[in-house]
Amino acid sequence: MTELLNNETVVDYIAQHPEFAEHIDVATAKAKEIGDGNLNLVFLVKDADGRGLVVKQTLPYVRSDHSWKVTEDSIFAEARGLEAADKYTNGLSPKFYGLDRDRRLVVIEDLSDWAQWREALDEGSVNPGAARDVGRFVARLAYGTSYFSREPQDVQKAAAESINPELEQITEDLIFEEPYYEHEHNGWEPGATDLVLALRDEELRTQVAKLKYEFLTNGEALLHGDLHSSSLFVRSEKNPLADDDTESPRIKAYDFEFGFYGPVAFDLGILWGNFLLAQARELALLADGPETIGVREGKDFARFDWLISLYEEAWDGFETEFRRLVGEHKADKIFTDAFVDGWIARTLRFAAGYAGAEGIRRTIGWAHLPDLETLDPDRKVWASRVVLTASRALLERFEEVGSAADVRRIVEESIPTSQRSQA
Ligand code: SR1
Ligand code: MG
Repeated sequence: MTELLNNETVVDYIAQHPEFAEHIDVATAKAKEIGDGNLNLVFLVKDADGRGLVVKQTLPYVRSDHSWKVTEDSIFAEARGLEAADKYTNGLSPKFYGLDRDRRLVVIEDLSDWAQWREALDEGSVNPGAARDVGRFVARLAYGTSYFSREPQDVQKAAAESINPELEQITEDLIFEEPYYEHEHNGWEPGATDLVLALRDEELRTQVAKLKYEFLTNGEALLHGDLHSSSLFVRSEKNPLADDDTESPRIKAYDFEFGFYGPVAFDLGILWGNFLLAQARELALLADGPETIGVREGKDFARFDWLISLYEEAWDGFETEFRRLVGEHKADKIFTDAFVDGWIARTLRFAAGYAGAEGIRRTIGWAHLPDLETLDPDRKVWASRVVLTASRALLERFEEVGSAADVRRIVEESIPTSQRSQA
């Protein structure tokens, strides 16, 4: 087992590594462990002038359950993801300063003046344009690492080097299995038990099986692998991808340790599933009781209307950017326009399914999130019911989805009132 760093030893470690020490003044540097994820220690190291860097070291166990042992090799997936994102996504990830294979750590740019998107959303932020950039991020990573831009042997070699079976297994279990069976990891609000038990149904399990099989077998591009809103930073700044000079929210994707060659739809679907959590939280906060979920009279639904528009914004960012890249260059001339159209349509359908799977596992599985957990007990039940109802509908209907507007419609139709979004 690799020796774990602490707030004191991490500064000594940096001092002994000139390639990292060049980014800060180690003589005045102080470190703080700021990790809130399950699988890593994250140290923010800052000097007296405010210059900083981040050291991320893999834990050999799950932070909240030390009896759950996890491979320390996920740091290699982290490094691969950071390198690929740096190469292909045009500044939509932190700068990567290096990997120490023996100490199982990476050193990256300090982004402490950015906000974690989930924290910002849970505090009520509105960030128009951020979802579009996440869609662009997915498009660029997908294009840059796949057969659409690279030679087959090149892709196959990269895919072989990117296997990440232990972390894939966590996703297989937590997303595609445990929520649909009795399992000690599961937990939910008693007020949602009827919806949870109804998920243990052979037809619904068959829908989940289709998504899991795609996840297991379709190694088409390097994925982020865990693209939820806690894996994204957001800040307002000039966007080098935009046509004009105005400032707009920008994103940076981080936490690449779940990366592997898989279906591009998975990254988009995880993102969408987390939009659903933010929407359910907002609905619960706006309501006075379960019967007024979604009732607009006397309430300001402007922020909800923005949140519900994010499926389309993210998809538009993805599709527009992907079509632009493929339009500039395709590695294989037999990838006709009609083939590209079909690939995009298929990606959309599976993304809708993955959104449902993510919504369900975040509500009743092992890895709950602050979006619902920080609500008062009543509102947590209302929000859980919204997420479970909408997620179930997405699982049942993902194969009929033909546009991101369909995803939005399926979610809106699941809100238990006739008073829905008018955006
Ligand atoms: C044991 S890891 C649990 C969850 O946290 C990560 O962020 C992934 O979403 C994973 O499923
Ligand atoms: Mg993470």
